[in-house]
Amino acid sequence: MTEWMRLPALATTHGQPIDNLIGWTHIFMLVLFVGWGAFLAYVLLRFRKSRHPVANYTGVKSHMSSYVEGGVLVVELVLLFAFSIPLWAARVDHVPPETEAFVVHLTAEQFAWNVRYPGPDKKFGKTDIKLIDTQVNPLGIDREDPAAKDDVTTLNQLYLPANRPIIVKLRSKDVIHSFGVPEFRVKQDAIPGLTIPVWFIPNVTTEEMRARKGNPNFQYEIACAQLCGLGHYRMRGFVTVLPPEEFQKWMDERVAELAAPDPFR
Ligand SMILES: [Cu+2]
Repeated sequence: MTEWMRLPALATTHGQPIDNLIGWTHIFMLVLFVGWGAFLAYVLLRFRKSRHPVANYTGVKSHMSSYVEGGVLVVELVLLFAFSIPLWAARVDHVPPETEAFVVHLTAEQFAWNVRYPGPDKKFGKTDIKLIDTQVNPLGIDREDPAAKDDVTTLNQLYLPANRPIIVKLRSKDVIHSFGVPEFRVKQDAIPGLTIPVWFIPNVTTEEMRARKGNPNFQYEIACAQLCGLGHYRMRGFVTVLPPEEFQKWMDERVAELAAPDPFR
């Protein structure tokens, strides 16, 4: 379904059933559109004024139209209860355990994406609202906390290892934003006061996607999918999917940078 509908290229394992559902919904709606359109044309001709100068007060006697409507209803219920709801439940109810996944915090704000990794200790350290500094510490990380010392942060750049479950814990500092990555078939609102897990397994690295598209500049883009203020249009982030070894190398470099003494501090 992905190709003939010209959907964005697919880069996660869960995307195919979603694309199939979108495809089937479109096919069914096309059948309905043609069916109802043909019925309207037939009725316009069949009951034209020249053939029926006087209204018929009895109306239709056959039950044909009721059966057709019943059939449409049944197909719609099947689409909803047999396909859409189970597919949605599989996405939101069966989040893999955090011990088996790669967990990253993604905090939206007007108008940026703050990414935070737990570092080698795999623990997210304390944060304190009093420590928030929009220039140097936008998340208010308490670096005195041993668990927070190795927490790596980036701005608008989400690096992920390929082929393993990723849990993105979505938050917002101010208004409702939305984390949307079309190639991942993922879109979830970030709501102030809530931490919402979004999970997926990216299975095409950025390099592979560049080769596939023949575009050496291709980037997976995080588009804020909720109108969140005047700077909404520039609230862009990028996802770089790396092979696991390369991701580890990237992470080691960030951790080393963090441990090095900062001459400006
Ligand atoms: Cu936004």
